[in-house]
Amino acid sequence: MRKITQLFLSCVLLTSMAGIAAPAPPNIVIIFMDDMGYGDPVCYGGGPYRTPNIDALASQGMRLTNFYAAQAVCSASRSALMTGCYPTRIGISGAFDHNAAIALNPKEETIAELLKDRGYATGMVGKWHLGNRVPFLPLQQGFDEYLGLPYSNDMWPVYYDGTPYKYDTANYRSTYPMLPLIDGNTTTRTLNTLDDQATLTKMYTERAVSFINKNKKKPFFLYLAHSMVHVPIAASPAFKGKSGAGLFGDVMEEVDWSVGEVLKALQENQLEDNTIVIFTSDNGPWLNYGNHAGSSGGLREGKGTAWDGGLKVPAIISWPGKIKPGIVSSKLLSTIDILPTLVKICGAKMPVQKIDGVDFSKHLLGDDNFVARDEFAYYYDYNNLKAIRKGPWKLVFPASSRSYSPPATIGNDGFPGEYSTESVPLALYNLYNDPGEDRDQKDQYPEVVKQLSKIADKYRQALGDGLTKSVGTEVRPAATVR
Ligand SMILES: [Ca+2]
Repeated sequence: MRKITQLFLSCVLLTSMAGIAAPAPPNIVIIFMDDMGYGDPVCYGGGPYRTPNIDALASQGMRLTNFYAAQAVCSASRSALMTGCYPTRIGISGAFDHNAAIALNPKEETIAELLKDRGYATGMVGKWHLGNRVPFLPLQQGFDEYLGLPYSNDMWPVYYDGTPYKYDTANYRSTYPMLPLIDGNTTTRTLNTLDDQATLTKMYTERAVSFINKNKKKPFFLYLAHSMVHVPIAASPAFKGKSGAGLFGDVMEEVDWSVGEVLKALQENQLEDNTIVIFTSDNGPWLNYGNHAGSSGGLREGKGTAWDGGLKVPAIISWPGKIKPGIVSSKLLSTIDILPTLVKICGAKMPVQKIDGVDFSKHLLGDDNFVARDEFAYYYDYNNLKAIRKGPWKLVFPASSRSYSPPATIGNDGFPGEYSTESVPLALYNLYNDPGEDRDQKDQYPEVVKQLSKIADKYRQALGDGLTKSVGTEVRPAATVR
């Protein structure tokens, strides 16, 4: 009897020790901004508006200064966040229109599916942009719940001043349907006016907070993908005209408020210390919108280009008690690295198929010498390999590129200017001392040109390259939309 009691007690002891040894995996919140430039948050040099909540997140965690979106455009960039792959590996490029023929392939394993398999509650709020037909919506890609717009907020039949278009087959923009707001798999209503756009940030925030409150007892993954600060920008009455820095400033202050509300919900539920919060953007600023676009912070060009202004984005990662506060990291990292890093930290399974991202959890948790990534492939257009990065060096390949420099024009108050097109020659830049990609050094460093060209060939072989007509041997097809 005594033996049995002892056995029972040691079982109880072991069980409770096991309980102590294995704390619940951390909650994950990813706040993904649309078209927010590297220079937009105040902690990255932005202003004269205020972003106290984003700045506080940075001062309690790690602020990254060499973090790259996978491509400088919406759908491609988002597919990379969801899968940990270069978009070209999974057959994705560009920004899907409402009638796009392709979507993110449900055969790919998304971060939501991997965390769901690990026992997470998974919720998404905001802009999806990886397929707007039901078989490709978030509920079919690993999320338990979804509220948001299935694609960009400018894909609607409304003129820049807010006037609805009359349907006219000669005017492509007039042929869009009104913007569908989807809850679960159902369109619950449409957004028809600029005033409707002004409700988005608050609506997304309220749903995000309610998801946190509802799931506070289990590990959760919340993906909050704001439609702002993508044009047409709009702020709710509580913020409109309040920043003293124009409508863009108002919108920045409202999304900053949103970050604050999410952090407050974590605090109120005592989840702060067991939650990783990631704040970043899908691509750089859409500069031809002038005062309705953000800032690249002095980088070259912006959205829709393979210059650093298109891909380098703000990125803040906070995990109180685990990530040291106030760290600024200049390590080269990318959106594609988020999936393998979270999989590692949360004890989830890696995707079965090959991915491109690398696990940087060691660096996140304090190892300053750990180098997760030393090279990066800059793809754009229809999967053109436009540049290769290794260490400080960026080798740019000859191609045609969108440009916001003259003769391009810059718009104002919601109206866009016109792009120009530049013919880009082969060039080598040292991004450590020339982050603006201003001084070509290919003639001084021919051996670096050779080394980076060799790396580029490796990517061309695996992932393809439209510029050299290379077909990638490792490319998997996107889903076909019927
Ligand atoms: Ca975008």
